Amino acid sequence: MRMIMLGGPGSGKGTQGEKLAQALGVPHLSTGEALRNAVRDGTELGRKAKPSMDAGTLVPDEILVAVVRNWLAQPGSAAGFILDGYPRRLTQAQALDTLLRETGTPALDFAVDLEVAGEELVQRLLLRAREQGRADDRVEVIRNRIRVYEAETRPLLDYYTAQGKLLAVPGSGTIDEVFQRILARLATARGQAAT
Ligand code: B4P
Repeated sequence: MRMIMLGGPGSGKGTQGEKLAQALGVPHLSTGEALRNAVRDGTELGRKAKPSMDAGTLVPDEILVAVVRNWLAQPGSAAGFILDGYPRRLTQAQALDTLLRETGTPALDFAVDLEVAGEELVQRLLLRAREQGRADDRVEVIRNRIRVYEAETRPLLDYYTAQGKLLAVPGSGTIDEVFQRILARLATARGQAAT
């Protein structure tokens, strides 16, 4: 199973991506977490990514493509994977398709889109700011991340719809309710793909 998680900032990509990876027994890459770790460790990658992350804009594509390429080169992801937070713009989606083709990896099976209204996203991230103190969970940065999502990431929904891979799932409700919805949607889609 090769899947990506789409959705606005705070829609639950990381939360649900991790649960899905456990349920399906495949590894999970959060590009946001990989970048935050690089910033924390003061690596060259982290130094390059930090200004964009602090501003709530997208980190340059070439940095992300390298992160994903290195991660996919590890043997654990051969049988399947969940990418959360990548791709985030059309050029990244095209780069991923090319990377999979070039490495002889089967194409993506599904793109899960978690649908959550903008105001709920802001409230969730402000709550996380109080609980975890993440540097990019400040109200003006959050609003910028939502604008960037609308302008750059939302067009990916058409890209994956055209490929028949998009699974749109309402992302409001408890974490477990959303998880059960994803599993049900996935079971239906896999059933349809098998017939
Ligand atoms: P990410 O780490 O992907 O940050 P995010 O969009 O906020 O999603 P996250 O996974 O953290 O939140 P989640 O929805 O699970 O990216 C951070 C930054 O890295 C980006 O702004 C960008 O600068 C850079 N970046 C990353 N990938 C990139 C790429 N491909 N290209 C360029 N730049 C890139 O959850 C959020 C909160 O909601 C949590 O506190 C969670 O507990 C809560 N929550 C989840 N589900 C809930 C529910 N059902 N109800 C209530 N709360 C819920």
